[in-house]
Amino acid sequence: MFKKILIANRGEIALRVIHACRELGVETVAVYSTADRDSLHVLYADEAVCIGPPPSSESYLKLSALIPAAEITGADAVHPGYGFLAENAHFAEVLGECRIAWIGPRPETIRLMGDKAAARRTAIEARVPVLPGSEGALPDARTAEKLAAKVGYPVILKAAAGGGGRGMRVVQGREELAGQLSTAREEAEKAFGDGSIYLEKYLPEPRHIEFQVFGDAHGNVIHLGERECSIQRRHQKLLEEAPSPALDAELRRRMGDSAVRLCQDVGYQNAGTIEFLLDTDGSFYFMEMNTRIQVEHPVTEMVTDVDLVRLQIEVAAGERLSVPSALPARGHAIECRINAEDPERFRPSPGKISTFHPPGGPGVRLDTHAYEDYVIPPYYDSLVAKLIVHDQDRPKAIARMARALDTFVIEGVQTSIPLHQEVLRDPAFRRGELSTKFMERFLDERRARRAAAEEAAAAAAVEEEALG
Ligand code: MV4
Repeated sequence: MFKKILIANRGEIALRVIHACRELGVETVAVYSTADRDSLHVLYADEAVCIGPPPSSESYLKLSALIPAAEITGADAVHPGYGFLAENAHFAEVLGECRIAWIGPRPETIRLMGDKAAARRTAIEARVPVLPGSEGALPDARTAEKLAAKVGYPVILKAAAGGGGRGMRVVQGREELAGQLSTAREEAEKAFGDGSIYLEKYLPEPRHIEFQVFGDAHGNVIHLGERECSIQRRHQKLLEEAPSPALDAELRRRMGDSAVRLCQDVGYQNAGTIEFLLDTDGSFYFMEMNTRIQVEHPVTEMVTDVDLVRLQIEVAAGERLSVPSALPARGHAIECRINAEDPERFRPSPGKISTFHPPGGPGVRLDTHAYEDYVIPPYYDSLVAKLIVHDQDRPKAIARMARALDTFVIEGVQTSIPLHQEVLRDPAFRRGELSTKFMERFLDERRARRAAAEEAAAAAAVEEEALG
């Protein structure tokens, strides 16, 4: 086992990794920007190193600050968390050259899956279903038009270097294709320095279902079931659950087998996520693979009773996977991401938390770095807490989450708590009728409801005036 792990991250995930290290008896090194001096990860780690000023490009993303921090403190491994450098193959490679272990997949695997067109080709080779589309990146507009005619419109153009919804364009007909392709290329070139684009048939209303996978250094690969992540806004997940209300045992087995097969084919090591789109007719398609621990990993932990972060560290240290594959999920778990933002317009709401009363009780977990008087800096993402509940079934988990949200008090900044309360009351949500269009529809309906209520109030006021 490692002696000392440097955590190349901040916020709740840095704390989460520190907790796992404590239980393993491994020492910890926190790194922090000057904006995070008073952060809990700095306080809870055995050692802490300031790595630069607030902008992440000059601190949490800066290899020339992180690597010396690891060397000077004598860390023998680095945990990258999620975001920042978690999927940076170069960082993993340089650490390897410095004889510092990387708690994640091999750099070649990170690089392969980071190229979303290559990942798609790899899935095809592993006989994992993908949507009809291009074999790899598109050479030119003529090829794109021929392919699109074959698979049928609408189609979607995706940046090979993108992922997570960045640099995507839906094309409704032939007349738009060439124009959209060149715009997509320019944008991808500007954003990622790589203009490679691939094409797929577009599904209008799929579910986003992802499988938690794990591989060790001895060739063992398992999956730990799925998460349903269909409730998103602008490709930011808001609420995730496990298991998915859309899967039965048979579909779970087929999707899980596909996920494991793909990982075996690439010799996958450590934690990963295989993202699928699930169509309304029950067909599923590989979308992309994330080669990191994800924000929403706790819902899987709650239904499998496996500590995924501890397992990441154990597997990186060379231990064998000790967990059986396809563990049956116990009960149901839901996670609400609590962001410091206004729940109407989704604008960030940084600042000082003046009151903080966390919820508790049976089946309630709160992963957070926040506390009373903590100042949320404006430089990073707006996630302040992940509220996770676990109960015997989905209706009970929904009731437990509603109760936990009702007793969660955060004052001084605006949060997404009220938005989550509304989602939990939504009849379609309660029926488990989810898709990637859920939030758009939910927000449209909310707007319409409010406009109608305002109209009724105005009419009532006029009535009152007339009577008065
Ligand atoms: C799609 C799709 C429909 N058809 N691909 C969005 C995130 C990125 N990983 C890929 N995404 C999508 N790819 C095809 N062929 C719809 C989406 C999509 C989506 C996916 C998951 C969750 C929310 C989403 C919201 C809009 C679009």
